[in-house]
Order: sequence, then C-alpha cells, then structure tokens
Amino acid sequence: MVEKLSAEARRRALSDLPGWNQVKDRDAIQKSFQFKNFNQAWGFMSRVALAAEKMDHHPEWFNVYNRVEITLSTHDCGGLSERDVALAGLIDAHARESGAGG
Ligand code: H2B
Repeated sequence: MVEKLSAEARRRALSDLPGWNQVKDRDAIQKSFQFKNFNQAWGFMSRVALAAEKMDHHPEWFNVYNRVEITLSTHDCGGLSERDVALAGLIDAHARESGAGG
C-alpha cells in the first residue's frame, strides 16, 4: 500500500525538484513546461506517457500548443507519495531531452 509523504519527505523532495510547486488546496504538485512548438510538446508527452504506463503511475495534464502543465498526485492514497516524486524526476529528464524551456 502506497503512503502519503511525511512533511519532512515532501520538503526534501520538492527541494530536489526545481520548478515543481505544491498545489493550493490539494495534496499534489504541479509544473509547467514550455517547448518550441506543438511537435516537441507532443513528443515529450508521448515519451512521458510510455514511461508512466510502465510505472503504472499516471500524470494529470493539460496541453495548449507548446505548453504542457502537469499535476501529480497519487489517487490510491489521496495525496503526494514517493511515486509522484519518482515520476516527476523522470518527467524532468524527458523535458530536458525534449528541449523544454522555462
Ligand atoms: N496514477 C496516479 N497518479 N495515482 C494512482 O493512484 C494510480 C495511478 N494508481 N495509476 C494506479 C494507476 C492504479 O489505479 C492501478 C490499478 O495500479
């Protein structure tokens, strides 16, 4: 059974994940990515989708043209877990490879 992160664990996780912020009024984290164009954004989303499916842990996301906003939370425990931290790290790696800007 997956558990919610302790206050200390989530502080540590967030300080290791630049650009990820705690969502207001919800136990979740969020980050916005910007790419050169839709093609790059969709390539990034495709790679993240395959990795997420393999992990059996899935992002909530919103895309408009070159912008992708991602929210991570674990439904199975109703909050932020180690699985979100792992997926956030992987998403950041894919974003770097896909040429994301700020
Ligand atoms: N993704 C996310 N973000 N949170 C979950 O709790 C979750 C998931 N649970 N993907 C998985 C699938 C679960 O529903 C399946 C049955 O393993």
